[in-house]
Amino acid sequence: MNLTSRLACLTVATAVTVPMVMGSAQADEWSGYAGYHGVEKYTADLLPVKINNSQASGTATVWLEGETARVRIRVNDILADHPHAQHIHIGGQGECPTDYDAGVHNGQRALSTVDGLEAYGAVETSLTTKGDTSADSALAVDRFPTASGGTISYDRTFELSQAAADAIRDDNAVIVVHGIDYDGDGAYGDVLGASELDPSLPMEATNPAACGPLH
Ligand SMILES: [Cu+2]
Repeated sequence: MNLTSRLACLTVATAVTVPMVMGSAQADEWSGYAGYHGVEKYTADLLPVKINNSQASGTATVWLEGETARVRIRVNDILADHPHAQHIHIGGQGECPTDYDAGVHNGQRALSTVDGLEAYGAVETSLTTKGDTSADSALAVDRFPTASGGTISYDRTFELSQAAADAIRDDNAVIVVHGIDYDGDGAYGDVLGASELDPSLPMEATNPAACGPLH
């Protein structure tokens, strides 16, 4: 390595890695994992999609080195004891949708997953608890967290696609946690009709509950 690239390397490590990693006890636990450039840390404040009558909120943290990611998600006040699909969406505007993006579903104003695509983009990574993490598993309901007591605690380390890793670094990745209880009956029902993603699922099961851009 010549001096120029060595300096470039040091600059990156100093400017990016040190402030982000050193401030985090969690990253310190993961320090054995750090390579020459260290581990980059990204976070998202997950805010409730209120037009879906959701109060779910929390945080997502992604530690990234190359394409290897540790993803940790904590969400509170989400429909308890039901599975919640959760994804990294990319290729949109890198933002969460607003109320203006909401549509009318079965006569009710709500934000479906499709309504938000322009803002957050398509599913690139499925944050499953085991097995495949590609978009193929976007609705693999038996491999998503079930929010015991209304809380999701998710922590998994796996390989991201190159596209997902690039989008995170380009500020164009959004964490979306799905599954709402629009009518407050404590279950996924057909108040909003069928999901446009999978007609065998009620729309309540797939609409966004909480959303946050990764920065
Ligand atoms: Cu999603």
